[in-house]
Amino acid sequence: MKLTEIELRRVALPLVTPFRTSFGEETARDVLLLRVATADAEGWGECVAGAEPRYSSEYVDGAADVLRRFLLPAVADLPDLHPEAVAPALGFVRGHRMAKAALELAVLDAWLRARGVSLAGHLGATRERVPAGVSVGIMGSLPALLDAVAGYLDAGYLRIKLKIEPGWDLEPVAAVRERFGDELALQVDANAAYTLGDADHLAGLDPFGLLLIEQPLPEEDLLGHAELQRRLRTPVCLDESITSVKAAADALALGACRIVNVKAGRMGGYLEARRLHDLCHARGVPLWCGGMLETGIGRAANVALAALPGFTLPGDTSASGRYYHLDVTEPFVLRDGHLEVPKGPGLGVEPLPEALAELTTSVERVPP
Ligand code: NPQ
Ligand code: MG
Repeated sequence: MKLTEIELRRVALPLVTPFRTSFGEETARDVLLLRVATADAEGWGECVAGAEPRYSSEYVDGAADVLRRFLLPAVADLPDLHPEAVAPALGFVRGHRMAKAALELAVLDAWLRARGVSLAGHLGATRERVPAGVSVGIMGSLPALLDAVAGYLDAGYLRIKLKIEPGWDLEPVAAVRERFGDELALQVDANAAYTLGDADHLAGLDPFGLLLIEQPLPEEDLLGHAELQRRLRTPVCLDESITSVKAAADALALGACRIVNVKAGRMGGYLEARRLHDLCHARGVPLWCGGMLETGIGRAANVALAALPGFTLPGDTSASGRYYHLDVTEPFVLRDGHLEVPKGPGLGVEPLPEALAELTTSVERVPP
């Protein structure tokens, strides 16, 4: 396989409602899509980097730059392009995992479409639908939070994740438990907003029977997470820290987490994400698929991944309508609290030309 066309496309998607986390508030998503073509097929990839380097060190202009200058030329130069060859060919570039993942996904999609194989099938999916959870942003008030959670539960979401930060943690969790009861599958995500000095305070979450607390401490602090886990009954789950299978194996060996959030972008690609799945599945480590406010392109890939047998908890694989009134593809919809896994070749979804045109802010052709 050889690339005949490469296109970097930026799309801007206004959010249905502002989404606030401990690292900032988003009102729109600025997304980099990658389109490649070969003699036989077209492939799409999505880069999950945000507009600003707040969730992680990557950001969308940086991803576009490293793709244009280093990653795309390295892949275009490969004599026999194959999905498994992408990550090794990009190994000379340190970091930039989200940019690498977008490129690997576009190549995978083209390769699978040319062969009539679905991404879910290729990865080893065993389910036709995946349970959907939803991530609920930090709100100004408890009544607003309770209304939002009630709306998501009415829509059918099977698990609620509350974003937390210092000053918005015990009270919202207590209020949600009080209103919706102990049976509600409930977890929290701090996006690295705490320090080990907050351990006693965070132990105040223990009586609420949460599924997990996600990434309380900074990305690099595995030992801190291990110490914190010793002081909490609530299972610690890592997100930002899990940048590779090796990082996950180290975290598990240290006792830094008991549960793993899998995000392909954060780990450099869906193939590395599948290897993390395999490790966790073999060891019986609970696992779930995270989300980065993807368009239908990245969402389709996440849903395919989440259909593997080791995903034992509902993911942040929400319906498109949780974030967007208009998506670049046909929207993913909730049916009985689940999303259907696409069956068609590759991602099984395609951008809709009209929606794509309406949302596009720039297109750049890169010579293959
Ligand atoms: C998380 N996602 O699990 C992330 C955080 C997140 C669904 O909670 C732009 C770029 C906006 C990256 C918003 C969810 C983002 C983003 C949230 C990441 O930690
Ligand atoms: Mg997270």
